[in-house]
Amino acid sequence: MRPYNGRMFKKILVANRGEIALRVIEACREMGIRTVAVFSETDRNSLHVRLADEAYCIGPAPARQSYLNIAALMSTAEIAHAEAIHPGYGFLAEDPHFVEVCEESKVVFVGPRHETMIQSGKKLECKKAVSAAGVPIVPGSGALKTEEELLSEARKLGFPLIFKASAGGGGRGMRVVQNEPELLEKFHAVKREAEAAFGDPTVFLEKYIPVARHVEVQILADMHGHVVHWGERECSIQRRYQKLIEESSAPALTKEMREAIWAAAVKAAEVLGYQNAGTVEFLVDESNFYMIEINARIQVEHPVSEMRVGKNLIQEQIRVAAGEKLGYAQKDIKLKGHAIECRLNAEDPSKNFAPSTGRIEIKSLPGGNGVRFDSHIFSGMDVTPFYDSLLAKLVVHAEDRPMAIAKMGNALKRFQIEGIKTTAPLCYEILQHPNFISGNFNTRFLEKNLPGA
Ligand code: MV4
Repeated sequence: MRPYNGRMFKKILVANRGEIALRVIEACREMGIRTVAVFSETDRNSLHVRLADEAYCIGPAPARQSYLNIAALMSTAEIAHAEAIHPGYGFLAEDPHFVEVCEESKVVFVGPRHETMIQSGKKLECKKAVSAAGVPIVPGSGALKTEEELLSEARKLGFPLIFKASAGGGGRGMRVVQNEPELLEKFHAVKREAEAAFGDPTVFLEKYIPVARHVEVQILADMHGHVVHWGERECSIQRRYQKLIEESSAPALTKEMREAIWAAAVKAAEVLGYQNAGTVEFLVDESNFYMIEINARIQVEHPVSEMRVGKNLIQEQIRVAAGEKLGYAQKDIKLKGHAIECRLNAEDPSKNFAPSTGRIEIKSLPGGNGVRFDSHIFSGMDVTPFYDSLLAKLVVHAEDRPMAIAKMGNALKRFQIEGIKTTAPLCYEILQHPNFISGNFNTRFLEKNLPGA
């Protein structure tokens, strides 16, 4: 990244679409930074195109030819004189090659350095580095080369075990193994899959933790060695690795465990030389926590952390990418109240959550004190099958968890749209469930409590 020259960017290109593109555009506008939108042919009438200062069509609807088209993005940045690119999440947000192209073109990538991204993309390397610094990780093997090595590692660790692709992430490239007879077959299956999906056949074993919660910590680091955390998020309510509801703080953590997780996340960021915003993911069981991976991007669920901290994380990303110092210490960050986010996806629960497409007609939208609705939808908008199904993030902030749950219930009732099916009714159902209300849940919540969903 370029060193601080004492001047903020004048213009940023937003290499994304949907709610996150809007969010970045608005964050820039508040800072007096002009914005350049890019769009695919099918997104011509999108809100992000209308709200940016300039907009350029970069290709046809399929993402490969538009939002993932590095040559089109770089030439647009050049033509428009954008000094920086914000990638949002998804698309090119964690592509080390794209980051390297930006670095070489002297366009600031708003995110970590490409070396960090290479490292965070290799789980084994990450585990090794953070473990050496004292961060707890799940006991496991190194890269498995031979069948003899596989067998001796498996016997040493003890069943049940889980195979993971080092280059995998977000639930892809994993296989649980219950016993020795399954070992070889699954080893070769995961290796093949990893090679095909990620171009890297490196596979390792971990002790399988059958019942765990998914807790992650938001971190933010500047280019001058300062790292802070913005508290944790509980993200266990998910369906097939797709998160549905996230909240901060995480219920049912002791003060000691919470603080230890925060410290571990900051330590992980420090040893990796991490810059910009990132998320350190943990598995948490009854008495222990283990770091599993680090996400080198802004995440969908960042607003629940923002609401508690009272700062704009996108603006913080931009400031530190320009080389500014954080300008505050951990003790200056006060985590206030409780925040919950529901992801409102265009999916049809009666069709096994298949993407739902059609023309939206808005009947009523949520609002009011402590209610935030991050969305790119408008009446008459067509939902196409080309991109991910996220329509809106409904986020509430209240004094405590019971008040936040009540507020979210009200807000969900006011989300009334026609033309497509959404996950809003499922979110409402989850919020009413005694095991959600008690905070007594883990990543198995949906399969255990709402097996139809
Ligand atoms: C695990 C695990 C149990 N034991 N690792 C899934 C996504 C990927 N980031 C890591 N994942 C898991 N790794 C060990 N050693 C269980 C999961 C897991 C999970 C993790 C986070 C959120 C939801 C999950 C759902 C099922 C399994």
